[in-house]
Amino acid sequence: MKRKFFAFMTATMFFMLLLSSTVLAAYQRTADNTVPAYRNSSLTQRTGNERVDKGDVVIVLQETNRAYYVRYPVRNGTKDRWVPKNIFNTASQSQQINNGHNPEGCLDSVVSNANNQITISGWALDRDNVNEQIRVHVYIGGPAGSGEGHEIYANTYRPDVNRALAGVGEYHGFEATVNTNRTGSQSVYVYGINIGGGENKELSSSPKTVRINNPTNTHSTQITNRLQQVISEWKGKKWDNRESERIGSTCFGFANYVFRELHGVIAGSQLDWSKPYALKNPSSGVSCTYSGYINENAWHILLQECKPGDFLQTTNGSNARQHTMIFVSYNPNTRVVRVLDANFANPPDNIVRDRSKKLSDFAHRFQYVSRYTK
Ligand SMILES: [Ca+2]
Repeated sequence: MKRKFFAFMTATMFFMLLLSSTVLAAYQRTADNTVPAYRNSSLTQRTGNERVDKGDVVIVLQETNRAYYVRYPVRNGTKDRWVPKNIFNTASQSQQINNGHNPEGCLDSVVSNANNQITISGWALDRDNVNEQIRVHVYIGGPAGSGEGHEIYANTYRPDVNRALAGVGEYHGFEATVNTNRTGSQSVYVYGINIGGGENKELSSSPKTVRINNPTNTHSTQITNRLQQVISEWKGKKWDNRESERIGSTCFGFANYVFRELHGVIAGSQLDWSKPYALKNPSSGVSCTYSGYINENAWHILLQECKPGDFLQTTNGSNARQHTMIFVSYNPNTRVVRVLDANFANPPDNIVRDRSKKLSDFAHRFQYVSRYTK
């Protein structure tokens, strides 16, 4: 499939190059016209008269002494025919238009400094009119048409662009912050919107990937710091099953201990034995945002929403083996998940571990989960 796709792309690109290199001129009709059309360059096989309306653009693809081979718009598309050259001779009938320049520019950076927001910067211009500040379209999560779309303008001060491109003007930069519903790791595609001849163009260095936080996956610094303290206090030590936390198994008791250290309450004191990847009665104020079967892809999404200190109650595929963990962090680029837990060993040893696991291994082991957060 890949090879076929590549062959198709190569053919398409070659065709496009061929087309663009053979455009000799383009004319825009200034009045409604009837164009005599022929099959051949000697203008002997007439196919009839074609109507070309005012404003229509006629492209010259080939040229002989007497004739042009032109592409002109018809209903539902275009037609290619030979026409006598002299029909373009009078200014009243047509006006030669510039074939145009595509917009150019660069996406310099995409960052997310606040929940549900990204800031995009770069520059873009169209040499068809350098006095104009062109529009720039930003798509979050996919290319034009599939991502979440935003429009900004390239109108900020960028003297370096003017120096580099000699005389295009100093106001073709853009730096804008947009609100977005997309969160987690997202690709951001940015396009310069064409003016005059030419077509819209993706800017160089686009797309860029950014991680966008949402309010549900950031905790106060206080909680994050306390989690780090708990990790350094317990990592590598044997969880002592202290009396006050002896609720269920060792991993369950330890996770509840950590949850209470962070949030002031345990996540819950009992499992729901009809589905042991869930708590029977979570503590007041503790919410469950996911509960059920989970595959690697769903883990990838869930872990990006998790906050440090969340309580993960899991089982394996047959619900026969329960395990409880405290979520620490997840890197969606390397797909490595970090958790804090006790007693995940064979044979059981009650040791507290700060573990980083490949998501594929993690997802293979834990096939049901409930996430509890406060
Ligand atoms: Ca243009």
